[in-house]
Amino acid sequence: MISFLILNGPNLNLLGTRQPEVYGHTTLKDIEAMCHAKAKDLGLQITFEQNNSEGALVDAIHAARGVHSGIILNAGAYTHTSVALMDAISSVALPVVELHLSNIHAREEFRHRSYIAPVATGIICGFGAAGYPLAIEALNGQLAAQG
Ligand code: CA2
Repeated sequence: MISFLILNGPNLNLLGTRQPEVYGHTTLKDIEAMCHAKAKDLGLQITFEQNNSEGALVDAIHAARGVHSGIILNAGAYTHTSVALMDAISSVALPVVELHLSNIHAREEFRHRSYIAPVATGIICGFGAAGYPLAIEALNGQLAAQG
């Protein structure tokens, strides 16, 4: 069965509690439920995780190898800083969707740079929480098309 790791980076555990004008009112628990519902619809499995530490995110990407068919990654602020995450993605040879709630290109200039983008299969940003089920659908469609 197809299985995706949905991996969330630093501070995303605070979703729905602060800065709703930027990130909305939906909590990470709500998003996890949305992802499980979409996975059930499509007949696939997901593992949903959040971690504030860069090293733990690297470990989670390594551990996905041989277990999951792809990764949906909201690396949070590490998107804009982490060569380690970029290298981890390159090393596992799994398709990765880079995901952001906000449109990072419409925000501060430091958010325009992504270390994930060059090693990502595709990018979804700016659709808020709805981006998560969209990413599941997109990655599933891509894998199905590849056979
Ligand atoms: O838009 C996104 O999904 C981001 O990955 C969110 C990151 C930000 O650093 C990226 O540039 C874009 C920040 C996540 C922090 O989430 C918070 C949630 C509630 C309150 C404070 C922060």
